[in-house]
Amino acid sequence: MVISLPPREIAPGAVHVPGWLTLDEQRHLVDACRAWAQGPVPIRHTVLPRGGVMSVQTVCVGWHWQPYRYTRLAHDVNGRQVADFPGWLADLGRRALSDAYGPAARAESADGGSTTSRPYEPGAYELDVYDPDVYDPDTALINFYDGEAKMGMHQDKDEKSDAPVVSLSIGDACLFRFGNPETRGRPYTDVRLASGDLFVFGGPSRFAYHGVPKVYPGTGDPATGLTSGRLNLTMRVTGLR
Ligand code: MD3
Ligand code: FE
Repeated sequence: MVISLPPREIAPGAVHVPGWLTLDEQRHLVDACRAWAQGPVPIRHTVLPRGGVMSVQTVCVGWHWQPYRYTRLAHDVNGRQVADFPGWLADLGRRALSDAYGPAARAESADGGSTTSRPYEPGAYELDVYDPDVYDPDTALINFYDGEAKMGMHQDKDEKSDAPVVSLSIGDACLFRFGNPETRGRPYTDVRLASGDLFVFGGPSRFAYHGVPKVYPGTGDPATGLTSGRLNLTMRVTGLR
């Protein structure tokens, strides 16, 4: 039996929806990520400007990210243009926003959305930022974590848009640390992210520090198609054209 937990607002605009993806959807995403990992720009350990190498492996779709900008061509890998951002993924992103912020999410929260659990406060933010129908992600970053990989606390601020980021997790669970927009340190909230979980980061949470201190090997369900490790796919609006 599948027990579905309601969406939980970790901080204003940061909503965790456990078990959002079905097993079928997870399998489909794993297949798509496997194909993107092959090319046109293969998955790689990103090299940082000061020579460090990320333990996570990353492949991009739509726009290519290299620290700290987006380009159409992957100058730091093989110079090729990354795969197009597919329409079905943008549709999934809109459904994610609608389920995390929409009326159903508010109705399901403990207080019916009447007090604190109201990320989608009409008029509270720039009009289109929370509107699922208008949300039009143009980039996905796909991160693969083996059992030892981690990601230090950072902000995502290379996008020229404050539209929300949609995050999908598949495979091994991890410890996700969600901080604040001011500092790399406390206060932060630790959340376990498991296979199928959705997390949306918008509004005041869009530029908060966050990281992945630890993956829990062996916690994933091989039925997703991923026998080991963790996949995270984030959708973004670059604001570029
Ligand atoms: C909060 N990825 O790709 S997903 C990243 O699990 C990244 O691979 C982590 O941080 C991962 O940049 C964390 C959750 C996440 C992603 C993007 C965010 C949280 C975010 C952007 C802004 C605020
Ligand atoms: Fe990030």
